[in-house]
Amino acid sequence: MTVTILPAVQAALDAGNPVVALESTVYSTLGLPVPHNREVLHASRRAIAEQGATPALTAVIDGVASVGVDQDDLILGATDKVAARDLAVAAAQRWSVGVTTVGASLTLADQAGIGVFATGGIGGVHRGAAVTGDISGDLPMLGRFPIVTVCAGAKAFLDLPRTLEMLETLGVVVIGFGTDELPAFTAATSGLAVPHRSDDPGEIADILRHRRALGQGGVLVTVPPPQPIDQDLLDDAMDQAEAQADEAGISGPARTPFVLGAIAELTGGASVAANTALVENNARVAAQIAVQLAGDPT
Ligand code: PSU
Ligand code: MN
Repeated sequence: MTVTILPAVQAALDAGNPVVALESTVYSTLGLPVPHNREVLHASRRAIAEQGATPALTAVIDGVASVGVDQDDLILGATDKVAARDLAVAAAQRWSVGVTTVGASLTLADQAGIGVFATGGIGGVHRGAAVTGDISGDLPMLGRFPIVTVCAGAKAFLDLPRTLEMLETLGVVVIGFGTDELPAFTAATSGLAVPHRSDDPGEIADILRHRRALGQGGVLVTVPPPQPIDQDLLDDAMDQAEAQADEAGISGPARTPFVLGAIAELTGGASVAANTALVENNARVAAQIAVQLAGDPT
C-alpha cells in the first residue's frame, strides 16, 4: 500500500527536521464535537510549529493513506473510523475519508519514517473485557512500531490496571512525563504507578534511539492533563455512559465514540474542555521530543 506524504512533511523529513504525526479520529466528530474539534486541530498544529517542528495529520483520503493532510473540512466532518486493521480495506475500496485511530496512525507514521506521534488518549482494555474481549487494536501497534507516542494515558472509562498489564506484555515502555502516576486522560491520576519516569525530552529521544538499536517497538509517554476535571463528576459520568452503551447494545469500534459523546453530555461539556486542553498540550510535548530526536544524542 502506498503512502502519500505532503510535500512540506517530506521536505522536513528529507532535511532531518523534527516532525510530529497526529491521528485524525480525535479531530473528527467521533472524537470531539463541533466547533471544538476545529479549534483544537488548529491549536495542535500551532503548538507543534511553535517548537520548530512540522505537524503531519494522518488520514485516508480517496483511498490514499496520507501523512500530512491539509483538507481540514474533510477530517472534521468524517464519520468513518479506520483502525490499523482497516487500512488495506479503506485503500482497496477507495473510502472517501477515513479518520485514523492511534494504531492506524502509527502504522502510517512508521511508513513515512516519523519517530514521534501525538494523540489525546490511547485505546486500551475495556471494562468487562474478560467477558466481551474488547481490547483496542491500538495496543499491539504501540508494541510494534519504534515510535514515541505522547498521550494523557488511557481513557478513564477503560480498565486501566489491565491496560497497563497488556502494555507490559507487549513490551511497550511506559513513561510518566513529570509524574510518577499514570494520568487517566481527563482525570489527573489513576492511582496507578507508571513503570518509569522521565521529565526530559532529550532523555526520551535517547530511549527511542536505544529501542531502535535493539529492534524493539514503542515508547508511550504519558502526560498529566493541564486542566483535569473533577474526579467525582467524571466517575459518575463514566459509570452512566458505560451503562447507556450497554443498554443501547453498542459494541466494537462504535463503543469509544459513543462513550466519549455520552460523557461530554453528562459533564455539561467539562470533559470536552479538559480533552481539548490535553490534546494541544500533548502535541507540544511531542514536538519537544521530536526536536531532540532530530538533534544529537544527549
Ligand atoms: N481519544 C479521544 N477521542 C478519540 C480517541 C481517543 O479523546 O476519539 C480515539 C483514538 O483515535 C483511539 C481510538 O485510537 O479512539 C480507540 O478506539 P477503540 O477503543 O475502538 O480501539
Ligand atoms: Mn474495541
